[in-house]
Amino acid sequence: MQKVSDQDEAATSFRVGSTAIVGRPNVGKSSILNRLLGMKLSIVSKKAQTTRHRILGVYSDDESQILFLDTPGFQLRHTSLLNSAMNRSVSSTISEVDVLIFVLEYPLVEHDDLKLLAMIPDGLRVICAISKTDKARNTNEVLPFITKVNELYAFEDIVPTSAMKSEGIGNLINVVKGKLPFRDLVYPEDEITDRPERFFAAEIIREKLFQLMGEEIPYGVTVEIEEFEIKEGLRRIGATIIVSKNAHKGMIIGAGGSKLKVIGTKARLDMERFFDGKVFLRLWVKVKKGWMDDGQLVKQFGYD
Ligand SMILES: Nc1nc2c(ncn2[C@@H]2O[C@H](COP(=O)(O)OP(=O)(O)OP(=O)(O)O)[C@@H](O)[C@H]2O)c(=O)[nH]1
Ligand SMILES: [Mg+2]
Repeated sequence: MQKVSDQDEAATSFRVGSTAIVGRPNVGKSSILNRLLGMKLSIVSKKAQTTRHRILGVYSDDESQILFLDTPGFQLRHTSLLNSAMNRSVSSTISEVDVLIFVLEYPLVEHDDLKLLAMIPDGLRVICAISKTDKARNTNEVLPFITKVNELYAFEDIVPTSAMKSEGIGNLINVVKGKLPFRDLVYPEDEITDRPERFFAAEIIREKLFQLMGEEIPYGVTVEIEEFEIKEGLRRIGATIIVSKNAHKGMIIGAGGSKLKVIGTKARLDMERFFDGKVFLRLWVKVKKGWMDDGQLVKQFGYD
């Protein structure tokens, strides 16, 4: 994205710019994005590595347009080609934005947080969003943590938030807004994202797999949309769930297909809400052994 200086203020009265939401896995980045937008755009689960792509959420009001970019949790431990692709997506996003939102989960500062902070390029303006402050019994309990965070890095601002309680979200928007230059709008005001409907259909299915399957399975799962047709308001969607091990296929299907049925029903209901229309969903399960370490397949499945 082109960077423009404040000198263009005369040309337009909108503060416009981009900001990436980064942090280690599971700290609550996607939950913050969804609250910032007031809609569920990015998938959320208790398991780390839920987000695998950069997800654009466009926030527009009468004085600004902020391009919020949710990113995968940065991996410092796992080393599959899939993880490397996710990390590359975080690094390239960071290099493009005007402002960074670095998320730290209350009340933790982990070694991986510090390593990630050390990777931020010099000169980038960084806001720290403290997430999950609802875990504190009261506001006073968060104050010592803010003091500690303040000593970690030259954050321009520290904003306590709780996506769960929708607290601090308006503050975060105002703090980001104040740092953006005056520019022309990048997107029409009613546009929310840049990805097609079929991308979100696949993400919703993947979210159900992350939420409903045990610990091991989600990391080796991806979803391919085979069929996506809209006729008279009905979306016919056919998707293949790809797993990395033979044993995982049966676990996802379940006895007599019972597990797959639950996954399909929950995904369909979420899609109907997301697309605001009826959905007919068919699911298949296929094995591609160890695809997360096969460069060609990682790319083919859209992770690059
Ligand atoms: N108590 C509490 N839990 C939260 C809050 N925000 C997120 N969570 C929970 O934290 C977990 C991770 O949330 P995500 O939003 O998926 O986190 P993420 O940083 O996007 O995770 P990755 O995409 O895997 O890196 C989920 O179980 C959320 O329900 C919050 O404000 N308060
Ligand atoms: Mg996420």
